[in-house]
Formats: sequence, C-alpha cells, structure tokens
Amino acid sequence: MTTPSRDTLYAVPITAVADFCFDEKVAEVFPDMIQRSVPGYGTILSAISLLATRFAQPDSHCYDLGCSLGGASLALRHGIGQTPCRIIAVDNSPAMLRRCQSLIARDDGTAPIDLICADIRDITVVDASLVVLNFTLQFLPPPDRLPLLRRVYRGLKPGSALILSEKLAFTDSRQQALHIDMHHAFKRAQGYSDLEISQKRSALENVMIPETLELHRARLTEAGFASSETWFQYFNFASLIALK
Ligand code: GEK
Repeated sequence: MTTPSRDTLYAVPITAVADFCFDEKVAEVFPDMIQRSVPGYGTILSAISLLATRFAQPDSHCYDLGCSLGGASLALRHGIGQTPCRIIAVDNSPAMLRRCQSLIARDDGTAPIDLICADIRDITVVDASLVVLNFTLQFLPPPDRLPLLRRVYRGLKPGSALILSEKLAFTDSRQQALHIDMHHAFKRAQGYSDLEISQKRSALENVMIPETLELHRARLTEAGFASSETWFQYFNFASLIALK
C-alpha cells in the first residue's frame, strides 16, 4: 500500500484562485485532503459500513453518488459482505474514477462494483436498498438538489434508506461564525496553514454551497422521505439518514 500524497495544492500564494475542480491534481491528493478537511470523515465511512450491513437487501443495488476515490463504495462493500447486492458508484470526474478503479482492484471485498462516469443528475436509480450522497449534494446547484432527491426516493425499495452527508450553514450569524472558525481550527490542527485555508475557501466559494440542516430536512420530506435524522455532526459537518 503506498502512502497517499500530501495535499499542498494551496500552500503557495496564488494570484487569482480559480474555482475548485476535481481534476488530476486533486485526485492525486484526495485521500489526504478529505481526511484533513472534513471532520469525522473516517467515522462516517465506518458507519456507512455498519449501515450497509443493516440495509443492503439481497438482489438490490447500493448507490454511491459522487464516489470520488470510492471511500464510501468500499465501506459499502465491506458492510454488504456476502449479501448478493451490487454497488453502483458514480462520479463525473474521469481523474477520480481512474484512481477509484485501481483502489477497488486492490481491495479484497467481493461485492461487485460498477463504476460509472456520469453526472449524477442524469442517472436512473433502480432497485436501491441504500443510497449514499457523502458530501456530494453540496456541489450541485441548489435548484438541482430536489429533483435528484426525488429520483433517489423513487428508486429506493420500501424500507430502504438514504445517507446524506453535507457541510452545513447556520441561520444564526453567531453560530455560523463559530462553526466556520472551529472548522478552520480543525484544519489548522491537521497541519493546514492560514494561507491554505483561505485560498481553498476562495476556490470553493462558487462551487460548493452549504445549506442549513432545516432546509435539508424539509427538502428530504418534500422528496417523499418518511423521516430523517442527523446521526452524526462534528462542527459544521453532518450526516443524515432518511428513511423511505
Ligand atoms: C467520499 N463521496 O470520499 N455528478 C457526478 N459527480 C459529481 C457531481 C455531479 N454533478 N458534482 C460533483 N461530483 C466521496 C467524497 S467529494 C466531496 C465526495 C468533497 C463529484 C466530484 O467529482 C467529487 O468526486 C465528489 O462529487 C465530491 O466519500 O471533495 O468535499
């Protein structure tokens, strides 16, 4: 197993910070980047495994929408174990999928994983027992979020679930400021400099749009889900489980 490359993409001053995109440079450092940027990322993956054991139904599909390097896909695979269930992992970044393919090939799990290079807004969800959107919905333009969740809901079997992890925004301005500060403190503690934190923030500004927990839950209800609960939160990063 090779050590993942360290993320230094924003370590030197950049004259005009371009919008963040999931290209080859990001794919190369992604495991380090997400681990040091998203509080609780590893815990969420472990829980996805446990939830897959609980929800994966025989002869169904588990979807990982916005799979990146397949962190959640592999967690699903290990949770599914011997249940005859197919994983469908989708991402629209060819650089991510190339690396994802080789990580899957090195993994010892047995459940089949179909890797699909597509926009998650274009795929059809069918016979799903579990769908994972692990920090992906936040990258879609807000008007595209409800239509996607409606399609996910329609493709889920009765008794199945959606795991939705997102960076959150807060309506209360003091809570918003506090959570942003604490996230930056988390990143500093992970070794990122103030320059890296501020340049990354500029890069993401127009690309990733966080919303409030209340808005997410209302949208899940609107999409048809019977209930949703936050099962995890660490500062402004949360994961919800919505039940059909
Ligand atoms: C993990 N879930 O490690 N269609 C398909 N893919 C998309 C789209 C889209 N419209 N928009 C963004 N993506 C992963 C982490 S990262 C989160 C998910 C982050 C993809 C994009 O290419 C990237 O790979 C992923 O969504 C978001 O559990 O980097 O904060």
